[in-house]
Amino acid sequence: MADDADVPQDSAGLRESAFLKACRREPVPHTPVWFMRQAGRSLPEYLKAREGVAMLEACARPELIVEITMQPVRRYAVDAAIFFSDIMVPLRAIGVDLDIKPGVGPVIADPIRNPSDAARLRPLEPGDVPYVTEAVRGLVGELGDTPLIGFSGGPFTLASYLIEGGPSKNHELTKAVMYGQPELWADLMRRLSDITIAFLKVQVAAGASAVQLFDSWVGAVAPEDYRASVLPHTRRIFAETEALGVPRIHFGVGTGELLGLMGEAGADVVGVDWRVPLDEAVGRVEPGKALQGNLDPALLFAPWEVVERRARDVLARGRTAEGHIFNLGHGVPPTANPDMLARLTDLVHEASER
Ligand code: 1CP
Repeated sequence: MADDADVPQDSAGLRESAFLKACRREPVPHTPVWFMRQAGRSLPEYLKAREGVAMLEACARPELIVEITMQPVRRYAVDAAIFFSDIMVPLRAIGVDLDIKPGVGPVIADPIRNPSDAARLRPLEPGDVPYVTEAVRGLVGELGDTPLIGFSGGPFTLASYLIEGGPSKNHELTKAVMYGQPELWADLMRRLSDITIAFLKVQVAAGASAVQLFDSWVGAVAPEDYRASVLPHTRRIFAETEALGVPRIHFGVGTGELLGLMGEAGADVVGVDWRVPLDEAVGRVEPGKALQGNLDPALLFAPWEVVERRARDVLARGRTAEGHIFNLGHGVPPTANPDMLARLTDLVHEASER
């Protein structure tokens, strides 16, 4: 094996891509755009590729990961690819008994409720996820100058699935542990942060150009509780991934009141959902950060004139940020029309050309 198989691709074209420039808050030729959940059920070619293959099985097959990750890149002129996997994959890889049920999401066989349960979460080793390393390497070769975004779940969101046993609306059991069993909470958050750091490192070592921490459900937490019970952990995740030298994006839903604290956690880019206008978010996040977002995903079901007006508004407000990456405020809904995303991608490029 040639030694360079271990060296992440680092071509000038990739380094100078609009997406990475915007993350670094450098001038861009146009506002870069990608969509959270751009791969997946909204694409007929995805449904075909997944026929007869369970979600977790698909996430363990490198050739399928490469194919599904490439699908939206072929279809849309997006400025970045997002690695096809799931936030639960590293937990499955260290032996947590879980499944991803169609139409439901992650379901845990034995939820974590007491200290001995948390002790089951051992550290993640690169050898636990060889299919991730292989798929990232394959993708970096196929993508050329298009950056690949690796990702991991954030510690609150992972803790919520593990404690609740599945998707939750109000995260009551999770908060019961956070408020009532602070030692268990801290132990769980430390273990999940270690797994997250290791999972992000694996993806960057194999060639990912950026990473996103999806703490999707952390918006359920009040600022005071975020500061006391989550921030120490997200801060450590960003401190321990700084030396990787790639931009780190930090995203959650309903996090308007947490944007300042999420900025403090140390990411390079803060993701904003559709509830806070980007020019308002600029004032909430400390200087020195780029912003990502934030068109309401539900607008994909509106008439094109409305989509166009609102997308132009997002671009205008985004210009007040030090760097802006266009995205939806959350993932692409499974029933979205891919033609709408194609048109939106082209509009973002045309309307933002410098
Ligand atoms: O059967 C299927 O097709 C499963 C549906 C599906 C898909 C396509 C799940 C189950 N996960 C994924 C892929 C996935 N998950 C990606 C890669 C695709 C892309 O972005 O293009 C990513 C980045 C994720 C991350 C993920 N999984 C998050 C964070 C992002 C977000 O949307 O907030 C979360 C919260 C999960 C958990 C999860 N996995 C799957 C579902 C349906 C859910 C959400 C369940 C819930 O509502 O709690």
